[in-house]
Amino acid sequence: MPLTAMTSAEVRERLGELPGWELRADKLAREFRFPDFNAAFAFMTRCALRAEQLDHHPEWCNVYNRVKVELTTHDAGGITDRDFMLAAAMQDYAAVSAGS
Ligand code: H2B
Repeated sequence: MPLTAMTSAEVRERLGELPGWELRADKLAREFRFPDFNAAFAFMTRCALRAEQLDHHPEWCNVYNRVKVELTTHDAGGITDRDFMLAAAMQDYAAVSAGS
């Protein structure tokens, strides 16, 4: 089934599921903070393994204890359910790694 990008109205409605995330420049965006680099990188490792399983990969940037994430579906030219799935996984992994 072809991937179809969600409208910004649909994205805004579903953002209620994801505390801390926002719609920024047509991407799901969030910054996570951790106690230190070790916790941040543990989070990124968990996310990377899940991203590979989902065949859906984040755009992200790490500086010491901060991880900035942007999610979009390149194949659809916008945000899809896959971005929400990966964002939800990231929420869970941040909790495990004591992120906020
Ligand atoms: N990740 C993201 N974020 N968007 C995509 O469209 C995408 C991806 N496509 N990971 C996948 C890989 C695609 O290139 C492979 C061939 O399935």
